[in-house]
Amino acid sequence: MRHSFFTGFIVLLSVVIANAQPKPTPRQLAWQPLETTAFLHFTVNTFTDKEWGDGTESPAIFNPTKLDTRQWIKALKDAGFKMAIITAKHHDGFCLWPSKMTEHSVKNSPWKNGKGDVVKEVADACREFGLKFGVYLSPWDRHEPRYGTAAYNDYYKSQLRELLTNYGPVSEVWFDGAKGENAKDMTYDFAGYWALVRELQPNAVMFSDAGPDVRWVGNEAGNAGETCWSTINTEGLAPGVADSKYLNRGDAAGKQWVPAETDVSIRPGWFYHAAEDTKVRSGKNLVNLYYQSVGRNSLLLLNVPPNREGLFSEPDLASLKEFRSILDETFKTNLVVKQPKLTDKKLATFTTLSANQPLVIELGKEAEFDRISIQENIANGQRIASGRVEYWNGSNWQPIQTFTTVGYKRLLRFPAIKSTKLRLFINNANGPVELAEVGVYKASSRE
Ligand code: FUL
Repeated sequence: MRHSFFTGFIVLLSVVIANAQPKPTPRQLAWQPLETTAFLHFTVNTFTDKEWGDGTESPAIFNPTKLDTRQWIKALKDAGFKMAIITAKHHDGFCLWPSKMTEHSVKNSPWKNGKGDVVKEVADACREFGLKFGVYLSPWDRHEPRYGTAAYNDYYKSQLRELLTNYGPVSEVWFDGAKGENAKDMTYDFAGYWALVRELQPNAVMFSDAGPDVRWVGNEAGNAGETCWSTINTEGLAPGVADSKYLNRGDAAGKQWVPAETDVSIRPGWFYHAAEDTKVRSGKNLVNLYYQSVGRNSLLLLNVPPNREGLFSEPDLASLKEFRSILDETFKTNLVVKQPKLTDKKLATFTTLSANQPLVIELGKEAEFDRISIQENIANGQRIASGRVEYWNGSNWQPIQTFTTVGYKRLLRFPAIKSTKLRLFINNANGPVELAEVGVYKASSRE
């Protein structure tokens, strides 16, 4: 009697604890399954061959004679990308839209005789091809004279307002933390910027080193932590003030749900440089980035910079195509049978697992495999801290691999194995595990 009362108490306690754990908001829950998203770095730097402009560039140099945003967005769509984020304004202060707040924009460039609007052309193409649309508006501005005074916060907010009211739905707003060493002092009103985004585009997620919705992964090399929690403690963090190791791994005890976004470029630089045409990442290299980001509970934000003509270049187009073709081949056939709830591609239908309770995964017949995909129902939080997978060799169970966090998705890679069945164990979890999906695959030989 006493025992069952005690057991009941423990069950109740774990339910209470699990319910108190951070969970994604609807906007974060809609963002996470996008998996592959794109960054578009394009501005005066494209024409000066620089990575950071200093704000003295003349608008006269901006003249992408063949600019075709439909070419960019169609290539991204074909490669499976679900969102594109344009650098509406980078650190040099030049605006890709005809902002009413400054003369330093496309309106004083020769492109379309000053009548063009790159932001609009990107938003329109995204709508046409069914991609979500996002904007990057650099807080650091090396051109605007008000920068360094409180009046700059009003300037920045007015620009945000233009971007968030004139271009339809915006799904992500990217707040860069960079500020050069010799930058003027400036106290950004991030609380005010964020409030404005919530007011004007309540469904948009906001990215920065510190969230509030999506956090930086802590490097620009395309590497989410081997352990990657979607939770962190944001106290003491701010855009530009971040402990990159902490952001890379997240924090099992974190009180806020702020998943990691992995931003990385297809080329060495963020902007287009002709000299880097031979240094474009291959399709195979991009697939590796997918495993290191999406496969570690993060999102891939891949930068593809348009060139001086205003087009994606041939090497970039070829790599994007190869990237998707390899991924499609690898993940075409899930070998798992007899597990409808775990193979229906729906996170909301899950199987509850407790620690050390084996889950046997039948393949129906002997098959060769070298990849495993595991997903949690993150709508109720992230719970798996570690686990292991084993295979049946005909007479006993043999280890395949151990892993730590899972969250939205964990991808395991290992040398090919032939077997009829596997089993999965959760070693440690911070609540009852809601196992949503399991996939077993044989990778493309091009990986
Ligand atoms: C950094 C910037 O300084 C780079 O130019 C680039 O925009 C990258 C995505 O973020 O902080």
